[in-house]
Amino acid sequence: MINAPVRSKIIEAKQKGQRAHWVLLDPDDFTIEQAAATARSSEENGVSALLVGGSLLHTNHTDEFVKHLREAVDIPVILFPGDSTQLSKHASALLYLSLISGRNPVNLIGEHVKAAPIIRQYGLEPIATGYMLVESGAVTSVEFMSDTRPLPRGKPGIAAAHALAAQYLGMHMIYLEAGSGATLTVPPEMIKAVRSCVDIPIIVGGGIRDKAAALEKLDAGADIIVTGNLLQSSGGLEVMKEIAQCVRGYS
Ligand code: 1GP
Repeated sequence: MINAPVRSKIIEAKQKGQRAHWVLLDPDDFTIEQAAATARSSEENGVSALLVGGSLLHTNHTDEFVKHLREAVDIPVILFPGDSTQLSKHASALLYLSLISGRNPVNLIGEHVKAAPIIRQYGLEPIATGYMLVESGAVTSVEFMSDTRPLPRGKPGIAAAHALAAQYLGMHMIYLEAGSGATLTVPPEMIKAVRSCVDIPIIVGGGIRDKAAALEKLDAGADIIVTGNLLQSSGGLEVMKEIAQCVRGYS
């Protein structure tokens, strides 16, 4: 029997019709103290989980960062790794991301093979996630770093086919990603098309900077909204709290 407590909680929430807000903390953007304070504030305002990672990290304190976050909050701290070097034994789980919108074998299986023995050694819970980049107005870090092309934003049917393939391959979640700091967010038509053909949870992130954008994604069928960059803007913490409360109360 598979022991997957974080995934089980995500599925349980979905079955109850609850939506969730996750906050991405990029270790390059925060000191450990700032991150712990932001994490506490997130938890107090109804955020369900924290993601930690980035497409390219300039700092090497992920392990320490995750350790302190786990001590600061009770909500899960989930790795969102840009590659197999961003692992920590202190995490609650990790998104085992396959970049299925691209055709780069490194992001489809190469990094997974490198990470697998470490995941096992650390006893981490991997959550197999079909990660799909969506064209968002400009080249994003993840697009550049992964050397892949995003899905065309005006082609929801192509996104739906990718998501269905991920579900058939046994993946546990879909992540529709416009990219951190994206100019344009994932179009609602695309979320609806994906929702209409998969049952697994759908995460949507990239460029969500206000409550209206978050609500648009929820109305289209997203189960989980991710915000990150917002926290770097002035007044961002307040907006993050507003989104968290709105998602918590969504029905
Ligand atoms: C990036 O989807 C996340 O991977 C969050 O994006 O930083 O634009 O909120 P933002």
